[in-house]
Amino acid sequence: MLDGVLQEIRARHRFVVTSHARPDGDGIGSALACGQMLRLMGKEAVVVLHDGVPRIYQNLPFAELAIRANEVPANDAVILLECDSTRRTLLNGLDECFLINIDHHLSGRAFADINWIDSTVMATAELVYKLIRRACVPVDHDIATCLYTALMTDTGSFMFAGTNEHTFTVARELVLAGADPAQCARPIYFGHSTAKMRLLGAALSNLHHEGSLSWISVTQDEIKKFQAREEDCEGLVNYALSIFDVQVAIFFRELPDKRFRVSLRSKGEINVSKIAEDFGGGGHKCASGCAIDGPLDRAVSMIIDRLRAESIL
Ligand SMILES: [Mn+2]
Repeated sequence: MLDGVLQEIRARHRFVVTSHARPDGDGIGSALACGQMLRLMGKEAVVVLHDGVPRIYQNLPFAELAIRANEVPANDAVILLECDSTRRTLLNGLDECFLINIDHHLSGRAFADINWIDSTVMATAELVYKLIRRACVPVDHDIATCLYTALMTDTGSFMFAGTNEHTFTVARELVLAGADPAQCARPIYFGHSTAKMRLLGAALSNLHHEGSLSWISVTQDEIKKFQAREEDCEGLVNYALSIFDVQVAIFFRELPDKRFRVSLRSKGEINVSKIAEDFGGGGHKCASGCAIDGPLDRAVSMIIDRLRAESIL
């Protein structure tokens, strides 16, 4: 499939590269590196993201070239990274485009004109890295920095289940190409906003722990009170997962429309991708998400009951 993707790229000139709404480190890093690869191949390429680049990723190379938009600009092809449908991008106008889908999610679907889905890798960045190597584009310091950041965030700093010697081989090659691990880690792990810390305090003061499950939540009132942004909610779920006997942690975030965004994380024994899919979402074995109707009590019991049915409590 790698060669099929490369063939379609070589045959075209103007590209749009995109990822899902509320992009994570893998979505951003992979998109920025892919855009630069295309430019170095002599193509026109623009990275277009519905929500733009989150604050903690704005210092990445090429981040200033990324465009925030609701519509795809004119193109010969769109490369979608980390998406299981065009809907995930929240961009309009994709239906008429030639679509190239590159993804590593278990829930990945072949919705595009050409699809490269490999759920054996830890990050889409690994696939983009393979693509860049196959295209004979040199991996310079800037591309390596984007890809390393993506790999670091999608592996939870090389701690999530599935991280293996291959992951470290890719990481090593990226460091050899100029990525600085400490410099990549700093804005992500030591770059929190005060609002995020306050939101974490509110979430943890309401921590629930039952058997091998834990869950936390934040309301729109709390988000407003601390003047937090959507991106300040990223990663809060990991604090609930850090309890010694917890296997699965869940984070419930109230949306402006009173629905709840649900983030599920697993230490590896329970496949939370399956649970998110039951509610119209998706993701990986260890990290998945979905959105369900409120109120909070109802949202919590729907998810917890589903997990109980997996008899993990
Ligand atoms: Mn990913």
